Amino acid sequence: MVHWTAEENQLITSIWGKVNVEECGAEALARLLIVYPWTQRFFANFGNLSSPTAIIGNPKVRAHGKKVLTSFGDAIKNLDNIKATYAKLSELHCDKLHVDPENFRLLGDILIIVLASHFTKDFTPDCQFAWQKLVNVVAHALARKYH
Ligand code: HNI
Repeated sequence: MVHWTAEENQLITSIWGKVNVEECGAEALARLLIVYPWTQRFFANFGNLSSPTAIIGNPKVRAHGKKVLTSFGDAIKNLDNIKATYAKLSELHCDKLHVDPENFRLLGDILIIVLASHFTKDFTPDCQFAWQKLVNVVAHALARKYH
């Protein structure tokens, strides 16, 4: 089991408490779709994804980005139980959606970039360390049903 130090826990929750889930979630998903265009294939029913402007302004992208980041909040509330938190979602992404798990890692890295750009100096290296650990554990938990 992954161990979280009190300091890591504190670094994660102190940033999370200041995150605008709607804004940062929308930005993270939009960046995923722009930077790694092959991920658009999973969102064919989301309407216009034809340019960065279209993606950023797409209400379905915004809503879904918020949903995904809200789900990170569930992980943060229960750091010692991330596998269980994502058991159902892992089934959905693996068995139903067939999302390549590499994409979970890509989204995690993008989230780190979004947080760094929003919080600048407050997103210290030790903050980044704790968040990188979190996004890795989330990606691993989501990919679990593949193994
Ligand atoms: Ni993901 C649906 C959480 C990464 C493609 N995803 C969800 C839902 C949550 C969620 C929550 C809603 C489930 C429901 O409605 O019951 N997704 C997460 C999390 C990550 C993630 C926490 C973190 C890494 N998802 C990804 C990635 C892709 C992805 C990287 C594709 C590249 N997800 C989807 C698709 C759906 C989805 C597609 C269904 C969307 C829809 O509503 O049609």
